[in-house]
Amino acid sequence: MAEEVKLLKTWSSRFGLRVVWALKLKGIQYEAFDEDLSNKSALLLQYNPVYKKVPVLVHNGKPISESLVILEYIDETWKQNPMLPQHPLEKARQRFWAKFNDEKLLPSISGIFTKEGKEREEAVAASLENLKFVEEELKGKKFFGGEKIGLADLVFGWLANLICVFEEVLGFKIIDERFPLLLAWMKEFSQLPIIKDNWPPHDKMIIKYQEQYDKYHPAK
Ligand SMILES: N[C@@H](CCC(=O)N[C@@H](CS)C(=O)NCC(=O)O)C(=O)O
Repeated sequence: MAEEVKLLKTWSSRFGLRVVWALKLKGIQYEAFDEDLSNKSALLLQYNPVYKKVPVLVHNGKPISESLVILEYIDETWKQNPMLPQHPLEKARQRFWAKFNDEKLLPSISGIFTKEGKEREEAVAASLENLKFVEEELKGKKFFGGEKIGLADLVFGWLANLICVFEEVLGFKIIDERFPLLLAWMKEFSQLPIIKDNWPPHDKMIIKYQEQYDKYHPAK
């Protein structure tokens, strides 16, 4: 039976992008459905009634939600170019960093973008502390997965993609020379063909995030 793979996403979702990159890494053909999150499709509500969020992967009619769960499903279903190592300890490490990204790093950096004043200063401090952990983890490695990209690289990928957009809109740097290994990783990661060819247009991202910034910080 021919495989049917659909992906519900948006053009810019950082959670959707990691799934796009994983499918490209595996060489899986899929049909993309770009959602308008202000007017969610019947398909999205049907396939992800619990969270009503993208991404949703639909494999032969069966939906899978939550991007980290989707990445693991993809890795177990299509064995080529593994994203997780075989060794249980290394596998646990990749999962640890993926969880760290979603639960600590991403919220702290998003806080810099959405908050103001003292709250923003706290978000900056939390982000720098979290980024230091990431810098430490990259010691002696080209990618989080070692010599090749793995699951954690795809999960941290939003940093390479979005941080310069945040910095341009905010008007100050977040990841600078204090994080040389992270900067080198961002450069290396963003130049990989499967990543570079599936990268939302920078100009469009600036417009989107400038609009978001203006909503969070209306002129007083
Ligand atoms: N934990 C989820 C987060 C997904 C998520 O936040 N998706 C956003 C787009 S980037 C969304 O669909 N938001 C719609 C909403 O919150 O109503 C995952 O990893 O898939």
